[in-house]
Amino acid sequence: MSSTMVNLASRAGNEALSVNPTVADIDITTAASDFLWMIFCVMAATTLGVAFWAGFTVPRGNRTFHNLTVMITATASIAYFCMASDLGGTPIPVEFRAGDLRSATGGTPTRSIWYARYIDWTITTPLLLLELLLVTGLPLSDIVITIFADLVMIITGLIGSLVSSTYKWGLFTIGCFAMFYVFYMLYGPARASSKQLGSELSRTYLIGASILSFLWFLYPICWGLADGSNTISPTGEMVFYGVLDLLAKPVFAIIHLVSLRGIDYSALQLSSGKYSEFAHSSSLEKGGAAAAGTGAANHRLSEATVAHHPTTTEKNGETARAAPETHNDQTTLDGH
Ligand code: RET
Repeated sequence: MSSTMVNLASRAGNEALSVNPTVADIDITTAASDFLWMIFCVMAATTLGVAFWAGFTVPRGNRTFHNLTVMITATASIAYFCMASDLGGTPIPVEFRAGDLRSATGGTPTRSIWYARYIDWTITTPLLLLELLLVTGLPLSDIVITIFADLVMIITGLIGSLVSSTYKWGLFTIGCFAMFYVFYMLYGPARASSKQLGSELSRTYLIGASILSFLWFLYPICWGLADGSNTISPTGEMVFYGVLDLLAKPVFAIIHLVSLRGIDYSALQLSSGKYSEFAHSSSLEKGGAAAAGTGAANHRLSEATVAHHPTTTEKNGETARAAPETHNDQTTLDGH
């Protein structure tokens, strides 16, 4: 890919580094900025693509997973806009390999630490976890503690990267413990819970959890080589995290959305049971009819629910007998 794209980008004149001059001794190059613009384009295109996909083909009440994806890639687009523009980073004196480079001021050389990346992850990693955990039927109490551990992981990584002494490794270690707690939740309680929802859903979940945990495991390795030990250059760091972010956000989300298409949404019990559930029933009918395929999928869903969840069926049983379409609406994703 890159040589043609990078050539095109430099011919177009990427002035990011001269307009927003670097403040650290060790910073990204214009080629890295070109690469970051390319990722920005992929993130932005995915945001628009999924927003249109949802807007035109998925009834409003079924859009939870599409909306999560839009929020994730929209956030990443902004972070990549900043980093490609050489913004969202701050100079921090390095702990290792300081001798390789004379600082402009004669002191310890500084390296750009991209705090914009951690702000992005603070927003997007909980959303990625939600995308995954909402297909497991895991209780809310377990979901919130998993998201808490995820936030501990990111924030210790952020603070650690801004610290120049050896104490940064203490924060990194806490972050790693938090990540392993997240993995425990994914493979322990969440996996057990998803098995209760039938083989199709538990298979979808397991594929998603395996992709996600494999990719997540590589992030602290990159941190150790970049923000931690200053072994790879900021340009190398951009490529390492950039490829991971492309796989963990747009690629993961699209695989997940596609594998959820034929799934029994009603088994996820995300119905709100609020006023909106009734207020939207007529608009959902229209949406369902307009969305060829999705409507059919919903129909399948409601039948499956009857089999999976006698309680839900009992609750809606009367409505279901009197007006099957209404029952169908009530078993859609989140009832909004
Ligand atoms: C840090 C350093 C501290 C220890 C650990 C880390 C893990 C970070 C991870 C980030 C995942 C980000 C994703 C972004 C894409 O949207 C913060 C690097 C364990 C797992 C998936």
